[in-house]
Amino acid sequence: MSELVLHGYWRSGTSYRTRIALEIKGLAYRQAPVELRQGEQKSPEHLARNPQGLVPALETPDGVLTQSSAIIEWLDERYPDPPLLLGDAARRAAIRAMAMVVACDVHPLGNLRVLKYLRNDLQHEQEEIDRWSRHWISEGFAALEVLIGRHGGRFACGDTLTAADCHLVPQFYSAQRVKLDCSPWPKLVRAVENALAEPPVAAAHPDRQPDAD
Ligand SMILES: N[C@@H](CCC(=O)N[C@@H](CS)C(=O)NCC(=O)O)C(=O)O
Repeated sequence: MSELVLHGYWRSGTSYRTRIALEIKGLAYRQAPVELRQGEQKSPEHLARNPQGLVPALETPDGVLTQSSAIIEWLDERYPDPPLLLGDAARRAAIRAMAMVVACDVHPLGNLRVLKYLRNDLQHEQEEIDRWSRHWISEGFAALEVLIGRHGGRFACGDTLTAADCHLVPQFYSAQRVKLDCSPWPKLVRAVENALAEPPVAAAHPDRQPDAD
């Protein structure tokens, strides 16, 4: 029986982030799907794990953890090899900065509950909602293109996979879902393609998860 249990959803970007980190670390984990379309994230069982009613939540020997970026840092501290936050303080700050562009400034604007509010409460059409998503992803990707130009190598920050890639790859997946043309950001696209070609990143892809449609 695995000691790590990921409560997530195949298409959720934050679950995808967490899976990438788990796979890069080579850790065994069990997946316990939370069906977001059925509202299972608001069930009493899931709220007991994550009081925000969001995925992911990771059951660990240290207790249940929430917030994917915090989970990724916990994984890195608990299982340091291979490191996801590496190098000197400046390099680690660059990795965190890229991760935060996604985690703080892009992903929250495209989250399910935000899009539902736009659709159900503010009565926006689906095409307007997709434009909203494309707009905020574009802003983040334009900044990431510059940061990758500054710090990137084969991947988003250097030549090894880092927490920056854990965040970037799922955001790119979301960009594709809303049909965003990513050609204005060639360095970003190359970093994502290189990451996707790595077996641990490929294994974390939404389509390869047990609860995928
Ligand atoms: N900052 C949180 C965000 C978690 C989050 O927004 N999860 C989404 C899926 S990617 C969710 O559970 N959405 C359900 C909802 O909006 O009802 C994290 O990184 O864990």
